[in-house]
Amino acid sequence: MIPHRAQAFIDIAAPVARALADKKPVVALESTIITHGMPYPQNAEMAANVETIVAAEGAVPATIAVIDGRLKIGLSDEERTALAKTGAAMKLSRADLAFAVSQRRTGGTTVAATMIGAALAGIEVFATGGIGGVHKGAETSFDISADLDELARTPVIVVSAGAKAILDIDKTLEVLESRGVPVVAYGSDTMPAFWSRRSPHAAPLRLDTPEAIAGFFETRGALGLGGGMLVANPVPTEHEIPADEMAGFIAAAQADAEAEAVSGKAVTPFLLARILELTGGRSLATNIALVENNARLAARIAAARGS
Ligand code: PSU
Ligand code: MN
Repeated sequence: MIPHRAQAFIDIAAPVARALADKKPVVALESTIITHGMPYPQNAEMAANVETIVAAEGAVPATIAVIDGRLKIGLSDEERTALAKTGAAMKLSRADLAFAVSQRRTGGTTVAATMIGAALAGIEVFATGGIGGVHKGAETSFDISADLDELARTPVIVVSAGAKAILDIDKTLEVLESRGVPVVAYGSDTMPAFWSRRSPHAAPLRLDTPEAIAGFFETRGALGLGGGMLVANPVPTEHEIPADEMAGFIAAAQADAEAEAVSGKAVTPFLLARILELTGGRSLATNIALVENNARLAARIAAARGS
């Protein structure tokens, strides 16, 4: 399954390898959310819970990360906990994934890098929190996440709660459309906005069942269209922070980022951490709830792929 030259750098955990060989459902999970998206110990708890949720749905979880230069497809409990504790992990995307491998480094994989790992291993479904996208002010900063290009080229279904509301959602949708990436809202006519169930933006496409999403992906493949797709799954009502409440916190965090001249890879982690402080931890509880919700849907889509 794994291309011959890549094999020397990749470790597939035994339960994941077995499930792939038996054509059982597998769900990839990212690790930048562990190393850069949440503080310890909540990140460790979240990462463990999400794996439990995937397993409870009858799928095998495969958290992807680079540990001491090995591209790991599936982590042991010890590896996952150590990754959550280390403050020294890199944040890895397409540009630096192979750097970390060749230099024997450790890093969390972003949505883009996790898609690359998943595709190498033959995993088609991946759950995250929110993808990276076009940042507010991108017309001057040029800050557009590599996640968007990865969605255009790598054939993986990415289940998210939409684009993080710290982004310019309109511009993010425009880029995805230009790159030919389908954006499917799950059971909703509007795009969710990460911490909030609704944004002012209409959903480009809507589907209401895991089977329909799996069928759409199958059809794209059959027609030779290639590339991935983005599923936007609204956070459950009881955990959401309405968009009008979030707007003030987001604006304040953005102003702080500008005042401190934060740029590049540091922007997303900075904003998430600042919003956590400003909301007194409420944004973190919502973030955890939406990741869990996405893991559940991803497991059901993975199960539907096999049927
Ligand atoms: N979703 C979260 N928390 C995160 C991220 C997503 O709930 O920390 C990470 C993902 O790994 C995503 C990355 O790929 O942020 C985007 O970073 P950037 O904007 O620098 O491309
Ligand atoms: Mn960026």
